[in-house]
Amino acid sequence: MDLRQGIGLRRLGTTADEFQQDLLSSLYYRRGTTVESASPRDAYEALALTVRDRLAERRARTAAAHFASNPRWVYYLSAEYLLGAQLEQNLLYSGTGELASQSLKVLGRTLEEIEDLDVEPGLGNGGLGRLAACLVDAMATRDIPAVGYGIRYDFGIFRQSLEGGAQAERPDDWAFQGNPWEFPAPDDRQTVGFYGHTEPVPGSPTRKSWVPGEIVLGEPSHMLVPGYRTETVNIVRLWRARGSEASFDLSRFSAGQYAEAVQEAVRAENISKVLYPDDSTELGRELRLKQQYFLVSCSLRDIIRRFRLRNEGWDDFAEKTVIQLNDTHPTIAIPELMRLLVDEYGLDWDKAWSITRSTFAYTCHTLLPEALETWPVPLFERLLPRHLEIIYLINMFFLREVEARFPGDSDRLRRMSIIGEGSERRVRMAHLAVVGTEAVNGVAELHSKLLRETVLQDFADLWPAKFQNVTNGVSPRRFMKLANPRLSDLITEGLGDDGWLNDLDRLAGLERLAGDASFMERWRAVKRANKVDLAAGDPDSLTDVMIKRFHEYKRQQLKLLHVITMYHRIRANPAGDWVPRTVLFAGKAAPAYHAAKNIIRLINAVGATIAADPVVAPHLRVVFAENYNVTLAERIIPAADLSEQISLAGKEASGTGNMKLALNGAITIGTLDGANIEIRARVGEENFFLFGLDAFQAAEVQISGYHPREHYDRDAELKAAIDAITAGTFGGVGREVADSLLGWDEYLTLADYRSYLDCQEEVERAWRDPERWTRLSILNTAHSGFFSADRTIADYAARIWRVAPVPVPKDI
Ligand code: 26V
Repeated sequence: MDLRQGIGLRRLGTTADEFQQDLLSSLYYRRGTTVESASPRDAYEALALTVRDRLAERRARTAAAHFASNPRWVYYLSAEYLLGAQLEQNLLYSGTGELASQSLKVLGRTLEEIEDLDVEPGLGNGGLGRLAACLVDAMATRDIPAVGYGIRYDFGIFRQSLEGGAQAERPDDWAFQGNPWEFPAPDDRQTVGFYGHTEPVPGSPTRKSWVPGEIVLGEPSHMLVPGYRTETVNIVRLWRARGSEASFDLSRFSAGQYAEAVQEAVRAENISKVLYPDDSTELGRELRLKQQYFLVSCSLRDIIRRFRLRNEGWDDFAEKTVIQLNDTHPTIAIPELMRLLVDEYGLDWDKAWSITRSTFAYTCHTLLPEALETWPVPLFERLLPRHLEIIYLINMFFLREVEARFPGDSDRLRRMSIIGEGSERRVRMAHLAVVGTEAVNGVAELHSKLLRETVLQDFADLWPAKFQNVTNGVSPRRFMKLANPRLSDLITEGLGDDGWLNDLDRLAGLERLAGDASFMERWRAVKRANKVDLAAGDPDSLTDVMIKRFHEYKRQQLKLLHVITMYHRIRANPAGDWVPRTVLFAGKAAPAYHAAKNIIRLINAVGATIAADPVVAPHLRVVFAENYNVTLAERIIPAADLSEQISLAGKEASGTGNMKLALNGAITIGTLDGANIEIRARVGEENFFLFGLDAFQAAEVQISGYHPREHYDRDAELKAAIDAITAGTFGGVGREVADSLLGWDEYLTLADYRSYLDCQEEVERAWRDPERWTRLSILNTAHSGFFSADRTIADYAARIWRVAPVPVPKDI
């Protein structure tokens, strides 16, 4: 296509009149209703479609430009996306916020009430899923040709509520009333096989044919991913499982066997029914492996289809394609691409392997051994028989390579094998991911280093150049401009323009305002107004937030011991000069993770005891905000004074909430873990509250034999805090929490307690001096520009992907 001839698309209007016309057209033609009878939902849908059209127009130009340039593509494969609410984002990215507010008057509605109807698709668990969303946002903003592939779960991450202070879970039927943001593309559906057996192909030693025992359809729909202040609009393509026509048994239905008639279709559709609330221990679930292969199989065929639009043969495939694996969840893509190339397209093994290896890259997001995925060999064999054979072959060739480099080192062979031996006959997905990719990266400096030096050390010995670091980042558009308009306006004023939203290093220009009295005053006023909006507690109190998934390694229990100690101190000295604090927790625990759920119950029990205590309540308040999600994060983060990042050093791969909070002027209290280290290095030691063991010391303590009771016996306040739990001060709740802390304390909570409490006193000294605190706050924002996802994408592009931007011309 010759782009100079344009794409034959009439431009949508940009005036208030034209926008209102289009809004009415959407209402009449696409909702099929009228102004008089339009429900709030009709108004919402009509507005969403009108805004979507503006992006779809840019999407068409993007697709034309990409087609014309036949670029190298980035395909991001992720089982999770936490995209956040779409309406506000798309108003911002299409520059139609003001038009929308004006036009809605014709329907007698306000934008605020309409925004309340916009449900966020919660298609992810936490950091990993939100990172995927921030990265696709930044890829579009940086004009990188990219598609994000994922699963369109019918039910996202469960909705959390508190019942009697305990977590209760309800299903998240997020698209129950439809989702105006997606485009179904049934013509691009794919067929996916499961189970069955393999048969030899005569005359070929490596080629096999797989005869699946079950066939499922994958139907894609896509959501638009606009870049900010650029023409580019990329997509995420999400697959939904369907039974084929043949899966409905008409004769059974006619015979009144209704359940049996649809059982095959139901079985198929269950594959994309629900997001697994991982972080739990119930691994080895067949349906989850099915989800993973379903995502991979559909996406790879779609990638090949797209490659074929402009290319022939296979010679250029790896040149035109890079597939980024977001953790090990999509790692079956490696044997799947081998299967497609060898069995279906007839390439020889070596050629197929060289293409495969140079197509994929792998991001690891954890260090926790229990979070490294493995699958039982028998399950694999039953569900994906051909893939298991391919994995055995990959492993055989790989182990030969190891043997050649380290002759006779059978221990090393056993350690590195893709298949765990002996009682543990499991496929180790992380090993497969390292062997089958060109690059492996961790998500923060420390994490990448620990990967090289511990869990993946043998692999780093073999292929040192394969290992990279790409520190995570977050979207400044969503987590500053959208979440915190007041602060964003103030920053824009301070810096003279709002170019910083696409070039976050420019925040450094705030440094010269960190001592400017009137700027400081306004900075404080913004924070206060955000706290008033949040309405979680006294806006003049220190708002101390810990918002993240509940996990013992993240140590919400350490924060709780601090809260209990404050409670004791205030009770002992009611007339003391206490810094008023609002301690805000939010986060979900995996439904099967009892230890984490016990911590939630204990937080609420402690909170209730404090609220009922007239002596303590004026100084200390504990709030648990239910159902933490992206939307709630956008409300809490702008109101935070203190950011709790207190994981045991060496356990949190990166963290990204830490970055969002720092960018919004919260000051971090944290350990030397994950990206905290890089935050501290940038904002400066004096602007970061550091405590606790480092990763090396933590490992030493664990190796030399750790006895939590020694800390308990030695520290009277710590003892009092734990004794209060066991003595029933909080209604008898939390005894299991106390038992685990005293019994083994896997994450060294007690070892870090005193250092944490001392550090909190430092925090209070700083807080008592509002000038100092405000300066700290401004400097945190000023020096956190590095944590933009735009920088993360620039790093991926340079170190791993070797891709260049493809700008989309405005005038086609
Ligand atoms: C999974 C599991 C499963 C088994 C039980 C324990 C457990 C704990 C954690 C996980 C999640 C692993 C993947 C993940 O979400 N990692 C997060 O990725 C973020 C983005 O890179 C990063 O900021 C977080 O530090 C990291 O925990």
